[in-house]
This record gives sequence, structure tokens and C-alpha cells, in this order.
Amino acid sequence: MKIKNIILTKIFDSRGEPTLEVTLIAYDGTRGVAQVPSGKSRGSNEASVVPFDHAKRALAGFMPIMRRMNFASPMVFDKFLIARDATPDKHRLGGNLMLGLSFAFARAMAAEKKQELWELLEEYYFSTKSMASRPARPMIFSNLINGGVHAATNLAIQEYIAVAKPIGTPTEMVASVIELYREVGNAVRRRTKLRRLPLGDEGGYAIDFQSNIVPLEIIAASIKKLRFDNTFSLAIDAAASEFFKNNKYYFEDKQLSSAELAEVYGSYFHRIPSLMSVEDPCSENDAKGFGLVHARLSDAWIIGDDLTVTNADRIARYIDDGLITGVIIKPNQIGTLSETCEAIATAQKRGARVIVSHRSGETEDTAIIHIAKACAADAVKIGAPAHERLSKFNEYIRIFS
Ligand code: 2PG
Ligand code: MG
Repeated sequence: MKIKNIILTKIFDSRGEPTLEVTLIAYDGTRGVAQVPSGKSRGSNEASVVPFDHAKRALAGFMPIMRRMNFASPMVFDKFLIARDATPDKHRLGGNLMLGLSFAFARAMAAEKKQELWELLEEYYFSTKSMASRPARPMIFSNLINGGVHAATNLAIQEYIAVAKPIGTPTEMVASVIELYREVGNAVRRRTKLRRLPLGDEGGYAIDFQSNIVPLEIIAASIKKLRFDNTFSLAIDAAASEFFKNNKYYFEDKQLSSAELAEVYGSYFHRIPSLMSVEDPCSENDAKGFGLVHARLSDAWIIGDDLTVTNADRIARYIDDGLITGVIIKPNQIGTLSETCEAIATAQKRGARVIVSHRSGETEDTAIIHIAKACAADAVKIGAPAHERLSKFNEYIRIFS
């Protein structure tokens, strides 16, 4: 595909942070548009994010060369971007610019071939993989109560997640998530004098609680009340890098070692039987802690996010070392579509779980749902069914129905 023009627009994400929209126009006039999200609890090894003006200058610098080229595939295009940048953290072009370009290119190519984005991704990145043993449809991880840096409250744990299993039609599944979200809202409201509940960055309820286990108890009770026991499980994202300082975890007025924190998780899994998954239980600088949690919770999904940052090498290392059993996949942590798909393939080859995830700063872009379909991911993590997050739920319904 030959590129005629690329338009960069400064837009704002759901956190009000400036971000990029890329419109790529191919020679035959087909277009691909992509919007880049932003994270607040960022891993320190994520791809660089550059300001809009930097991205504009960087793009102008290689636009003439790019116009002279004919890119045969998304891989060839991404390789070109990676070579132009030539830095380990993508600070020359910016991981945000590269991701926007990478996705806009794939979208334009899909449009040219009259394909859905997921069909193109499947064809180029996942066609050789055996789909037989993969789930037909991903679970939905929906973050109903927000804490950590996503809410101005006393919870150390960042995300309290209802996990909807792929039972019934996609529409029924999403309707159940919405029903549960409302029921949890009623239960949370009963604990406050507030008529309108404050929401965190991902649309989950955001108030103070007596302890970090209470939100789990509330969601579990709501699941029971609605008789959703067979269709929902629970998960947490501790995002523990955010409360780790001087080798200690600052948790509910205590300073815990990794082993003590692993015991806390152990008690949660014991008290909440439907709890199935914990993400970033320890800091990105405490890989050993992940091993302790894994040893303590042998049946749980132990998921890396800040630890693995969608980087194939890190993913391979931490799975092979037995520290994690699954990974969060966030395209903007690594900066191109091709590297995102390589990270997924690396995890899947090792039998690890794959959860394709949004960021706390989101846009209307729905590419992550297409990635999840193309690779037959175990789950998508898309926040609460509210506001801008609904575009992901609706795209889930559209492409999985
Ligand atoms: C996470 C994400 C998304 P952020 O930690 O998993 O839920 O948050 O985008 O702030 O890194
Ligand atoms: Mg996380």
C-alpha cells in the first residue's frame, strides 16, 4: 500500500489528557483512523509518550521517504517505523505516534481489502495458530469499583473486576454486566449519604471502604443476589507498583513484605471463592514477589501488566521462570501492532492466558476488541459499562454476534 497523506490531530482522552488521532490516507483514497489511549498507572518500561508537537515534527521528518515507499503488509510498515525510531523505548518518534500510525495503516489496509480489522489481523498475525483449543469468545473483565491511582479514595487495590463468562449471546452478556454494575451501584450507595456516586477513571464506583476486601464482598453479594453465580467470577488488579516503596507494600496503614502481601491475597481467595485472577499482585520491581503469590495461589491466574509491558522478551522470561500464568496486552505499552501480536503469540505459545486491555485514559477506538478476536484471547478488559467505555462493549456485541 502506498501512502498519500497522514493527518495528525490533537484530541483528548477520557482523563482529559491530550492524545493523538492519526488519519492515514492511501493512494487510492482509502482511509484508516486510529486514536491512541493513555495510562495513569504506567509501567516504567513502557514505550515513550511524546507531546503532540514532537510527534508532528517527527512525522514531518520521514513523511517524504514514506511517500516513496510501497508497504506490502502491516509488518513491513511497522518494521519501517521501528527502524526510523531505532531506540529501545521509542523516544525518537514516540510510542504514541508509532502506535497511531501502525493502527491507522492496518485499518486503511483492511478497508482496501474490504475486511474487518480483525480479519486482517488474523490473516497476517494469527493464521498459523491452531484455533481449536482457543476460546470462541473472550470473557469480559469489567472494573466496577475503582481504587488505587484511578480514584481519590483509600483503596490500595486499583481494580475490582467482575468477570463475565462467554455464556448466552454477546448482547445478553453485556446486558448482564450492566445489570450487575447497577446492582453494585445500589449496594455501594447504601453505604454512603451520597445520592450520586463518584466514579473513578474507568467508570467504576469510587468511595472509601473499611478495607480492601469489602469491594470484593459487595460485588460477590450482588452476583449472588442477581443469581449470576454461574456466569460471573471476580478478579482484581492490585497495580501494586503504585503502593511499593523502599521494598515495602504500603497497605492499609501497614508496611508489608512480599510474603505478607501474598498472605493477604491468600486470605482474599479463601474468603471469596469466585475470585479467579490477580493482576500485578506485586511491584514491577519485585518479580520474586510474583513467584511467592503464584506459589501461594496455585489455581489462580497470576497476570503480569507493569511487569511485562506487552514486551515479548519480558513475557517469555517471566512465564518461563514460573512467575506468571498470563499477561495483560496493551498495544500502547509497546508501540506497534506487530510487536503487540508478537507479545500475544509468545504468551499463547507457552499456554499462558491473554487479556487484551484498555487504558485508564480511553478514546472511542475499538481496535483492542479486534485484536482479541483475531488472536482468540481469553479475555478483554474494558472497564465499567459506562460513558466512553461503552464503545468497547458495543463493538464486542457487533463483532462476536
Ligand atoms: C491497568 C490499566 C488499565 P492504566 O493498570 O491495567 O486498567 O490502568 O491505563 O492507568 O495503566
Ligand atoms: Mg494493570
